[in-house]
Amino acid sequence: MSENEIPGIRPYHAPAGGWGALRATARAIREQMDAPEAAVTLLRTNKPDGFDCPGCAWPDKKHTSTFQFCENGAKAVTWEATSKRVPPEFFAAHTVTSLLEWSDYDLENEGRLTHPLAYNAERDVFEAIEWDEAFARIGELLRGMDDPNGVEFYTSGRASNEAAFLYQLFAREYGTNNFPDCSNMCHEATSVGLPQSIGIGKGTVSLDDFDHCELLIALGHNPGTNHPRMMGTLHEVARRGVPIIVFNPLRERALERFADPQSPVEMATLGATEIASTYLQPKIGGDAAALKGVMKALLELDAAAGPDSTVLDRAFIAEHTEGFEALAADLRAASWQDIEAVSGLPEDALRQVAEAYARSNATIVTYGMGITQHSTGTQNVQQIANLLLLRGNFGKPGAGICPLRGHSNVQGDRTVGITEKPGPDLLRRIEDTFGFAPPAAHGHDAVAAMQAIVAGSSKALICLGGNLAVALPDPEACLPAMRKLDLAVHVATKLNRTHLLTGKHAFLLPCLGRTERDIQAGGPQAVTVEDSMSMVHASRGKLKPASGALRSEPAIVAGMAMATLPHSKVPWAELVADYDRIRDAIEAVFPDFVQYNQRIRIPGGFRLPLPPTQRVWNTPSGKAQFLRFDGLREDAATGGTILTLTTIRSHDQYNTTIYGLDDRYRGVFGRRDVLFMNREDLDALGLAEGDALRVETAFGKGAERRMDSVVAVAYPIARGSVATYYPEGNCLVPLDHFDRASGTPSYKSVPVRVARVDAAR
Ligand SMILES: Nc1nc2c(c(=O)[nH]1)N[C@H]1C(S)=C(S)[C@@H](COP(=O)(O)OP(=O)(O)OC[C@H]3O[C@@H](n4cnc5c(=O)[nH]c(N)nc54)[C@H](O)[C@@H]3O)O[C@H]1N2
Ligand SMILES: Nc1nc2c(c(=O)[nH]1)N[C@H]1C(S)=C(S)[C@@H](COP(=O)(O)OP(=O)(O)OC[C@H]3O[C@@H](n4cnc5c(=O)[nH]c(N)nc54)[C@H](O)[C@@H]3O)O[C@H]1N2
Ligand SMILES: [Mo]
Repeated sequence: MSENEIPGIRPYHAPAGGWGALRATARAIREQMDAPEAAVTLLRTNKPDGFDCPGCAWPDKKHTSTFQFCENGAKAVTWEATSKRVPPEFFAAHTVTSLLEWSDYDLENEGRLTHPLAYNAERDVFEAIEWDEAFARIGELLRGMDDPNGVEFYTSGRASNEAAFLYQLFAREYGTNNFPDCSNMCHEATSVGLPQSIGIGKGTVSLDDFDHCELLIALGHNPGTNHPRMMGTLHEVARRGVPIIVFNPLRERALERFADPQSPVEMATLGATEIASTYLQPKIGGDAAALKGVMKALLELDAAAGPDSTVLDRAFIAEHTEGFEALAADLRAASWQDIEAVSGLPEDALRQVAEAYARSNATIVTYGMGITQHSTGTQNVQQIANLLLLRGNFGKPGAGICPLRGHSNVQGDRTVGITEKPGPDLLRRIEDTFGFAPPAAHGHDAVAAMQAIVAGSSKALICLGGNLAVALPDPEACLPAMRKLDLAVHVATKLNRTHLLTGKHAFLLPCLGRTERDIQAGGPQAVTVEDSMSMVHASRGKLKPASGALRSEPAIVAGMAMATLPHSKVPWAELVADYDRIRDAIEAVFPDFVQYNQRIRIPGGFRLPLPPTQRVWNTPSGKAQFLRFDGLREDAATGGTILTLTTIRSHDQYNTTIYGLDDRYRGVFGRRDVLFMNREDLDALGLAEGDALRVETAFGKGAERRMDSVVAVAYPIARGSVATYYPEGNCLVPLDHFDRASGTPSYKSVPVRVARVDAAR
């Protein structure tokens, strides 16, 4: 059977980027916006006086660059700045029950929310409500809860530093540290793993380092889709002749070949640049084993090079690290047979990576969800740190670790206090600044919050953005549990499924987006965000708000807080009138923000301190730590007819927001019900491309979680590995399948069985 016979499946042979990306941008604009407005909006993206692109957290050079074309940034901006609206009349005409039948795409595509809404359970509809009344009712309900720890305060990483800071203050004064956060589903393995290794849970590189690196290793991320502005950087690195080694179970086109829409020559000649110099396809979940192999080979190179070897940076290891001997002993003891079996990569290939690494004087490792979303996520991250430490790749130009953060301000939200485990410093400084004693007991992260909702011990959920119930694993458990809540409050720009999971009382509070003007009593306001490289800068919306009734996120948080806490010690109204005052308060609580207001007025903003870049390690012993990976045995649950499933993003989605049904670079058009499989696995299981398959989670008795119909698509993916799209694939992920160290759901390694439902297509 030829591949062309499966509807919507057409192999994509061109490079990523290029004219296809320009065409897709034009389409996104046409579908969402009135054209003249769109042009003005896009030109304001990531300019010093404009707004921060909500598309990704990749930095801009000095944040002063001229407009950089980026297809998926344009989709994110136009999706928010759409001319479509969902007014109260829409809700009057549709019951919540009927809206739950709609697809995720259709719900959001109705447009921007325009008016605060309250759920009327008798009529099963959302009805318009005035802001003051909404706040008063929310305040009354929150005051009536018997335990503040039965309330969950979720944050999605779009929220600005100012909104997030007020939000954590509100929750803490109310009395809880329940801060489930999208970071818990994303880079928590980084936030937990790196502090143990290098003393801070953030990346250490800056954009300039990419001009000086001699080797780049990219693990488990798909920048052509998810960090499109990074493609410009990778393109430059590749054109400098720097080797780029990719570890990804799937062949991703943008990591192979990319035509830079910013390059007139490539656009005119239909040329492209090879990105990866070496493309390795480990098994899903095989990265820590692969890194162990690379480090083992590196030790062998070092031994072979004799006493004056410079393969390991011995001086750095002696002065700055602990745990080397134990790591080395563990690496020597590891067998190549195990490394090959678990990583799915041949010894030879890993030795070659070690040789390239030994030759490079400055190496950067970049990584994304392919590393963190595993039950070994924290250990995976720590193996990357080990590798870099072995050659002193911290605190020198062109070197370091680069986690690719997700939401545009997910890193900032954590920096300004969204954490369920506050340290003593944070608690003391909040008390010193505001005069109330915040609770010290640890609260819930995202999985724990949902577990508490499922168990019925948490009775209220406040969401500052996001689509929590759809983003989390196990919709079968989560969706019905949400309907048992006494109270759900959602601060949002657009309608999604989580909003419709109403319990007794539910409120939908529409907020301004990044692109829109924010005017408070003190005049027009800017907010601030922190990118993946710890650069903090201002973002100013320029568009007329989608509706006159919208409020800013800081104003909504303050409104809820004032109504809930009549004796609050926090001067909410004063803070919201002028966000400079919020920033002064942030500075008082977090000294790293010294001269916050002055420094964000400099175009490009400022960088938060990153001690490892000075070779300072804020670990208990003051040294960086080599931490061993003990998972070198094949998962008992895999092998034979059991495959490992990973859930990934298509090119046409932003997390749970589905912009369209194409995944151009993977050759999928007009559908999302696909299972990418290795051709040899198809043959071995007696399946054919185009077969309708049933996928079942292979934990325990099996058959409890399944996807009923996906189409088999042959794809260059590692053997034993299969992939489907997120969020649809979440029905296969058990809620308690997560990394015990960080709480990150293991969205990217789920043992599954597949079987043909029927041969018809
Ligand atoms: N346009 C767009 N931009 C986005 C987002 C979006 O949805 N759309 N989401 C934002 C958010 S919140 C985030 S966190 C980031 C996500 O950005 P990414 O980290 O790029 O996200 P994913 O698509 O989940 O998966 C990344 C890659 O991991 C690979 N992979 C899967 N399993 C493994 C494995 O076991 N090992 C290795 N080495 N690789 C593996 C997949 O093949 C895929 O190429 O992007 C952000 N930016
Ligand atoms: N299976 C599987 N599951 C995953 C993942 C995976 O790779 N595989 N990835 C995980 C990751 S990395 C993440 S980060 C989570 C994402 O989890 P979330 O952050 O909870 O989800 P989003 O889809 O980004 O949220 C979209 C909604 O945010 C709202 N929104 C958009 N802009 C704004 C704004 O400016 N303000 C406010 N208040 N609301 C706004 C809109 O209502 C929109 O519907 O999903 C996780 N789930
Ligand atoms: Mo994320």
